[in-house]
Amino acid sequence: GQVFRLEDYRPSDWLIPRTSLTFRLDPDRTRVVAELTIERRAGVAVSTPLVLDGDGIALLAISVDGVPLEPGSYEATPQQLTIAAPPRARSFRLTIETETAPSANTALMGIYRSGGNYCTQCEAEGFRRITYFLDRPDVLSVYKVRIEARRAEAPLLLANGNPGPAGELADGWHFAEWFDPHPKPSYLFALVAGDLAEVADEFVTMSGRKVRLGIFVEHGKQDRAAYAMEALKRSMRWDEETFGREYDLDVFNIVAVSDFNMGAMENKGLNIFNDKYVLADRETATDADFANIEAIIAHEYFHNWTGNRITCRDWFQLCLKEGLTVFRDHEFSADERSRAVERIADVRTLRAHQFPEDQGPLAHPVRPRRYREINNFYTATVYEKGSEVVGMIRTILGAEDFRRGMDLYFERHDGEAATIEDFVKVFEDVSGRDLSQFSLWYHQAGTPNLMVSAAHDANAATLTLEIEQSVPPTPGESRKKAMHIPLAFGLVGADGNDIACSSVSGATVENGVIHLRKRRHVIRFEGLPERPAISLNRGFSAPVTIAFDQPLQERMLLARNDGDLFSRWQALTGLMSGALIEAAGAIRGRKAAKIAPELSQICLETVRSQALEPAYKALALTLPAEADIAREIGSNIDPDAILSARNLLAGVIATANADSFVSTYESLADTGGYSPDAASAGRRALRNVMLDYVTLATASPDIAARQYRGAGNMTDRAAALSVLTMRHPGSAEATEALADFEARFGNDPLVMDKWFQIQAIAPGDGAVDRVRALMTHPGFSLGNPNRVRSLIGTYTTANQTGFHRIDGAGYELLAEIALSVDPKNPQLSARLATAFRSWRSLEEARRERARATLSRIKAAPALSADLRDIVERTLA
Ligand code: HT7
Ligand code: ZN
Repeated sequence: GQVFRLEDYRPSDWLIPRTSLTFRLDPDRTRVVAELTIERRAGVAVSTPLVLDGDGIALLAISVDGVPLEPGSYEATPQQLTIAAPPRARSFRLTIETETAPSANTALMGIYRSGGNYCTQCEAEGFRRITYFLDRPDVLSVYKVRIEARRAEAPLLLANGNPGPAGELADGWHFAEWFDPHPKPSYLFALVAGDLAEVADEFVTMSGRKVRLGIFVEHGKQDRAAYAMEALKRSMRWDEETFGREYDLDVFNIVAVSDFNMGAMENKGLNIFNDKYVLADRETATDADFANIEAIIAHEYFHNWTGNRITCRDWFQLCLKEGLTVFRDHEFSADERSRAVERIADVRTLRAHQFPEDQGPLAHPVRPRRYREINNFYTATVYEKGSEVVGMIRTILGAEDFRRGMDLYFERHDGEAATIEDFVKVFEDVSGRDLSQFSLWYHQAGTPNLMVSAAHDANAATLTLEIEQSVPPTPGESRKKAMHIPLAFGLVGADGNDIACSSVSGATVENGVIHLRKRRHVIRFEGLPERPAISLNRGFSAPVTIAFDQPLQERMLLARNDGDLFSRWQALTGLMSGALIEAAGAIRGRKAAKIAPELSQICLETVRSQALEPAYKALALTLPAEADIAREIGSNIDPDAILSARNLLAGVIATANADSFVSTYESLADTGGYSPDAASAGRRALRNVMLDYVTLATASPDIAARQYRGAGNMTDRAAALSVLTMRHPGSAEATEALADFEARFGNDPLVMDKWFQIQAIAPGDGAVDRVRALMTHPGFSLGNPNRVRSLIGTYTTANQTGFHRIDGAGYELLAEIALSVDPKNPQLSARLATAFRSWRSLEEARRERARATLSRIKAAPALSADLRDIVERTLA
């Protein structure tokens, strides 16, 4: 396939200042008439041909300034429309009529059908499946849209912008027009038509303008959209208060659809959502679902300024909108909920998804320089690491200059298609700082590692820290430059309080942040007669790994006392990881594994603390996931040993603290009133962590079964079901609860996704056959991305022992599924195949089986470009 390179970027020869689209909707034969005002860019030769992008579309008619084109004067293939000698006038009107079949569109890009409704998805290159166009993000156009449809089939007709005239047509058809005054790239175009129920509300902006808000859902599901509406209004207010950003149309609509390749899409004034991220109530959604809805509603809304008003020059700049918007939604959640808890959750996500990407064959810079298939670059690196890079800019500049930089960004680039260089420049301009070395974070792939050693000299009262940075080689980048790493730190005294230290040499230290710029720094702190505990990377100020052989006593002090809650959590998690790695090694070597009793003691102190909030305690008491442990071990991974070690440690902590954990569990009992707010969710989270420990300590399913039967909300119900299937698989209690769940929710696909997910996670060799059997369940379908992700995605990413079965049966199952999904939905098959990305770190037998399966996929006939790209890069 073709390779696209950043250095090849050229502005387009032609512009399309105005676009008028008329849709006549039909499931099999939708007609699209596009009337485009085409303008030659100043300085472009008159003889320049006009080449428009297409993808699998059929041309019915074409005219220029109202005159049909002669057959030989243009060439239309499904992929391209070329007019070799366009009119010599600077500007002309090109009218194109095309036809497409929404009902045959299973790729969910362009115009397709979901639940009987018409909807569109145009990012990144879906608009070219609707009509021929300059389908690139730096071509901005003002759109007018007219939709015609059979009223009985589609009483609701929505598009971007503000509503215009609407009315009846002959033969039971009707129409509606929409006008969006804000110039936008084609990827932000959207249309929805169908029969949906509206939940309506209103928002008054900071300057007093009324905005009509609508959330459109399947009939009968209106009550489940109330939380999303509240989250939307809170997001709108937050963006005004935090960034001074006001909404800019008369209406803001959200539509929930059940067939969607990602979470949601920020189309101007008409966001389209995967219904999983809209619909929630206490009976059907967990606290995690509520939190995701809040975050994704906010994320898409925030794109209105970071993505839509200021868009990307080309797809290499994807992180310009995605990294920044993730940063904004993280900040929103931190402000609305608990900052420390959000930070820990965000870092866990980053480590679980972005670190393995950065450390494997799919590693790429936050701003990639080349791609074959852009759909494969909607990655954790672009999104999550992209957000971390924005966070580091704020750390370096301070909150005030950061806000001034954002203000300048909005002022300077509003209405433009911008680049990462434009973004970095505003922060240089407001602060007077040179961010050129810092910009390596955008350009250089790989997770930097810091090797740290510390020496204390009691006589001289000095502490010396030696820090050496290195960035591992990544595909196409063997030599790396030294990065600018802002490392927040603290020195913690024996009493648990921070020690102020004014005399530091060897690196710039500002406001508790060490600025590492060289490969090696020797940093000397003076005036420290006693050795303090060193708390490094507080708040996770930089997305790095740290190798620091810190004395156990120091780490325990930090796990008990660090004033920075992120670092306190990190210290405890680090102790747990250390114990798990040691235990996994012992288990593999058939030796007895020992666990230091202090670990259980610190867990107990954490649970009993009066000062810590329950949500934090829940995170602190959650053991590192099997995949986290595997990543820390790094090579020659045996997932079975890791699972045994994890069960061993959980059992030790559970048994040591059995009485306290039972009483904590009981003290947090559901008292009836339910609210999805963060504090209530935190109490449920802690109670459910306790449930798992208590179930281990009692070696009985009774308490979990009782919780399942008495659950008053989905969080408690799903948690109990999960504990039963994990800890007592095959027991009468687990079987009964699974059957009850199915009987209650069998008609609700989104809830059944949890049922599939919980069973997909249950570990061990039996998982392959269980997943195969579940695939034949009437509620499962390979055609729906949510179903596939809940069963297959969960199995391959969250069930280490099940997927990495030593005989390779798990790999073969994934290959089968990926190859059967691929002809219909290449984005989905490509994403499924990323589950192989860490195959080289497995022990030899599994590694060879994974290699064989990947090679088999690669050799399969007619692979999509998406799947081929992932498989070839993974094998390279
Ligand atoms: N900007 C949106 C990306 C997206 C997307 C990309 C490829 C294919 C389908 C897609 N659906 C949505 C989502 C976001 O980051 O807000
Ligand atoms: Zn986004």
